[in-house]
Amino acid sequence: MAKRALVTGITGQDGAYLSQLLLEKGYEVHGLVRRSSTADVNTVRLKWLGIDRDVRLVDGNLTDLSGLIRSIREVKPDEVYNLAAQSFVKSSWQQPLLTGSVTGLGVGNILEAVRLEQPDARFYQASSSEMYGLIQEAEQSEETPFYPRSPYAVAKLYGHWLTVNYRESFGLHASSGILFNHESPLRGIEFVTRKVTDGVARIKLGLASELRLGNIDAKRDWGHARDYVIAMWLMLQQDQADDYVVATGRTTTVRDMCRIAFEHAGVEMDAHLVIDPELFRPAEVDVLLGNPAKAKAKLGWEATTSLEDMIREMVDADLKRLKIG
Ligand code: NAP
Ligand code: F7E
Repeated sequence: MAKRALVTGITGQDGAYLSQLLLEKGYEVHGLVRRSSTADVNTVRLKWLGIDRDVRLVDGNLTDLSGLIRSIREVKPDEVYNLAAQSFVKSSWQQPLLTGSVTGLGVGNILEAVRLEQPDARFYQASSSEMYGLIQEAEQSEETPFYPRSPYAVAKLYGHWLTVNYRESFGLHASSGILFNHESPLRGIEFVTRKVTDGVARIKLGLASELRLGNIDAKRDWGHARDYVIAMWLMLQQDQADDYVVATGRTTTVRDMCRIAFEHAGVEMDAHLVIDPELFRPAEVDVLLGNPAKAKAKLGWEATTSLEDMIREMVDADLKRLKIG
């Protein structure tokens, strides 16, 4: 019989790529979708990958425990991937309590639903490198202490430790992936890589004259979402649940990432890039650099896409989108 997976956040970037991977592996894929007035557009990423008709959607919201219990009872998943979150760091200062309730307490709701209805299901929690925040070690591993720097990171830390706690308290097969930034053509437009590739494509096509950014000295360890969902799946195939850093082991400034996009489009960066102090954050995470040694040793996982190839793929996708649209 086909394995059944329940993916929360299926309409997001990672949800779409993970669903594609699970379908390729023969899973029956169910996705939790929150009700909105624009049901026709929230499956846009699944449509982009051509899998919108292959997944089954269930109504639900991470803040609604009774709905989650019903969903788990209905789907009876073998594996639950908790990807849903208010995931934009900058918005978390505008909406700290909503972020806490979805990105933090929401993890408690889904863990409770799994524990009560399907305790043998394997559980994945989408933890984040943002939890390292004000970094305590130059390279961050599973052993590095956390120091969150935004309401988002504080909420993720709650979800992370609750996952560890449910594993230790109730014996759930619950794993936490501490994923560093990962991007793709399906990345939300508000995140810096996609903002850059969309902005560069617009300038190239004469649809815009400038690109406004905040702190371009910030450094991130960027990988490709298509690679990172493989690590999520691998974690749930292990006999023992555990926590893993998933990263490339290379860090780059926003400025240099931006340069790759401008160069690929053949547009001069200095003539179009504007620094806007309004786009700086109340507290910044200056640098992140992951050490993925444990994921390599135990899962056999490695990032395979370079930052250059990924940014070029994103610029090309944005040029295509804008030409069609
Ligand atoms: P994303 O594109 O922003 O997707 C977030 C998903 O969560 C969307 O499907 C969204 O649904 C759903 N969602 C939001 N609030 C919800 C609620 N109250 N109830 C149910 N669903 C809700 O995020 P992503 O980049 O795919 O990231 C996936 C997960 O990994 C997130 O938890 C994120 O915080 C975490 N993470 C991401 C990265 C990264 O670099 N991408 C790194 C580390 C960790 P709508 O479509 O309705 O908005
Ligand atoms: O910012 C700087 C900004 O919004 C990256 C989420 O997926 O990864 C993501 O969080 C850096 C920051 O991602 C702009 O200040 C400069 O230093 O793309 P971002 P993030 O905050 O790192 C982690 C791992 C997650 O878990 C999150 O869910 O870029 N930056 N200028 C800018 N950032 C944005 N968004 N827009 C700018 O104009």
